[in-house]
Amino acid sequence: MATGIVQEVIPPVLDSTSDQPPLFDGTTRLYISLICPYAQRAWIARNYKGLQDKIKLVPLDLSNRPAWYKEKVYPPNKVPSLEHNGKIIGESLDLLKYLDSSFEGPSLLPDDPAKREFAEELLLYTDTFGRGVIVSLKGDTDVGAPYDHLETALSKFDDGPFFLGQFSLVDIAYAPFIERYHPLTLDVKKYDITAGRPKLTAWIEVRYVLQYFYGLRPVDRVEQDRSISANQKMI
Ligand SMILES: N[C@@H](CCC(=O)N[C@@H](CS)C(=O)NCC(=O)O)C(=O)O
Repeated sequence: MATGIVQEVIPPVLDSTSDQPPLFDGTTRLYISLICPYAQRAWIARNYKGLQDKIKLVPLDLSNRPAWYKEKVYPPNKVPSLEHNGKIIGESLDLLKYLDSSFEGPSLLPDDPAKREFAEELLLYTDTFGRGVIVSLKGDTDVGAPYDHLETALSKFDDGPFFLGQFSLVDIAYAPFIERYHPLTLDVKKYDITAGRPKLTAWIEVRYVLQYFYGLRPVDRVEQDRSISANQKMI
């Protein structure tokens, strides 16, 4: 089946020796790291909304960061950040909402107020989820508990395989993390997060298909493996 996917050419990664791209010259720029899951949230949203031509990627080398990034662009010195309309916006979850409300393309939130309320709840849970996973990988707490929470969440709406039924920014918020935790948990704890969790299994499968369909696979295998081994160092 022809999918019509054109793989995006990723611009060169900028480091401490690189010149700063012009700031506030009217170009919209998304500052990322190729292996950062938070940056991937914004990157996936950009691609899903079809904004590849409108939002230029600026990949940074976080281990050898250009000084101008902190000094002139984004003082918190983290990625992602978005340069748009004369301002810089940071924090990946805020960026998901900003990209959705400020740009054209398919909506990342349903109209249904009950679904929107649940979206907020699940976005709030992302940090708790991440902490729960890391603590369980480091110690003896129940490895499955954070995934049980997701399995229950995925059962709430049955009009599609995603958290809110239809694909939304909630799926994007979790995707880059589950993509890493799934093989990492198997590796470190010999624990398969999909076993006995049919909804999570379906979510992971359909998400992979979607990633390829929309060209949403931002990291190649090598980068992903690098990132998994970086995560392992944290444990
Ligand atoms: N809460 C931030 C977290 C972003 C974040 O921690 N990004 C990492 C890379 S994955 C970073 O820029 N780290 C650089 C640093 O902390 O100095 C968000 O959601 O955007």
